[in-house]
Amino acid sequence: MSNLFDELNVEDVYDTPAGQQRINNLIVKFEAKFGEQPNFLVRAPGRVNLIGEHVDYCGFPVLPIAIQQDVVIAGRTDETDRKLTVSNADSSFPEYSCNIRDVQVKEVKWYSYVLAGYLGISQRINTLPPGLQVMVDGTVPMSAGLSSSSALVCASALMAALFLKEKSLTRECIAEVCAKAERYVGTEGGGMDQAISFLGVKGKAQLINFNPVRCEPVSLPDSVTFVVANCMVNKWKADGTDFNNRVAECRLAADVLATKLGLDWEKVQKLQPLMVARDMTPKELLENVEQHLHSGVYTRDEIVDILKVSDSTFASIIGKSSNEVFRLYDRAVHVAGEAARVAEFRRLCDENPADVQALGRLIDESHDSLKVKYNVSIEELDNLTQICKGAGALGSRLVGAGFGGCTISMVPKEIVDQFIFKVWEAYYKPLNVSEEEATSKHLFVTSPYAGACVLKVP
Ligand code: NG1
Ligand code: MG
Repeated sequence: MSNLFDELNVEDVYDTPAGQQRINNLIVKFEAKFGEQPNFLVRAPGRVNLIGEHVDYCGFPVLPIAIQQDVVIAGRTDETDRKLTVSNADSSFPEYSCNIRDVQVKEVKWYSYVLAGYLGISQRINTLPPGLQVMVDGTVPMSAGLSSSSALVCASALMAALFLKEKSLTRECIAEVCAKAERYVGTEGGGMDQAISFLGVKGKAQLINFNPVRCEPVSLPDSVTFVVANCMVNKWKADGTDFNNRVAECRLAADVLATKLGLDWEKVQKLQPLMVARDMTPKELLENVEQHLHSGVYTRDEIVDILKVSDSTFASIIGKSSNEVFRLYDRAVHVAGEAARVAEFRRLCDENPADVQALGRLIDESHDSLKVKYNVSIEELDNLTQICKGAGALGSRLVGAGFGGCTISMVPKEIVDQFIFKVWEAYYKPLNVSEEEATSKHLFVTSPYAGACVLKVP
């Protein structure tokens, strides 16, 4: 992994003429808009999570890869005007401008993620900076579960770190800053997306651990490849409460289980630290969940009674959730089971990578659990994963938060062309999406790419 602030050549990061042309186009547009060349250029990628969904905010490791699709930001200091101006190379995204001292996230708009990344860094310093003009160019499909939002936050934070001369940050440290910063925009995510955007390496998946963020590279089996397929139902989770409701249910499940096990819930608060406190494996955690939590829903009164907390403490535990009842058992069964699957997936990659059938089964089980226990799948995602299985995938599941967006399938390399054709025929063709459009936008092979970097302005 390169040092975060090393300037890399555009040709070393983008090895196709189209990739390099895109950067040139951005610079031309930047000059046309702001009258001068940018003096900073940064990139941060989106991600595909191979396994470990909805467990990062419970403190458990995840296994994502960074992808080629990314956000690039060109920026320039403006000594004459203390304004922050955020524009987009795609002019259908409205421009935003404010005094550099008044940067705030007040609403959920595309540029809010840029403001969040900027704020995450600027809150660490005490000087009054000059103005900053930036132009964003993104290739991560939006609202598709590939983390376009975090790519934007991470690129913006990296730009701000350059601009504000905060160059002592490590990749791990800036990832943590970004995870906190993205919460200004609304969702209480766990930090996976920001971590892999900074810690991605070419050719390897990363097992990301939290608190503090750290990673271990994992080699993937040579005989398979990973294919992204978008179900084409957009999800827009920042304005919804679905995501934060799941986060709240997991916190409450940890608190209730801690109490049942005689631990101080205030010291635990998440399922992973609870597991560690009791020296359990994920499988033992699952057994404890099955033994000590009941199925169906818990009411607020029931939980208040178990935890012996005031209404205001309860409100602070559930944060941004709007739930009245809480499915603690199902959520915790998913989380503990998924944590066990991540550990097993990693073990197989290290010790028995030839057993791709077993890896595929773990991916399928992950989808099933997200559907049945976590209720974050939708009919289109279920249908698409089934089509992918029928077309020869060893395993297929939804990726990211769910409620729409993409699936990821693990496919034997030698059948990948037929696989893509069959999935197009069965899923996209009936929706009147041509093969060309499908394979250029919605259905593509992906492989582990490098994380965020600073680019040399050509
Ligand atoms: P998406 O919705 O795909 O960007 C979210 C969270 C992750 C993680 C996944 C589910 C944010 C920024 N990201 O990802 O931290 O919890 O859902 O595994 O909230
Ligand atoms: Mg996101």
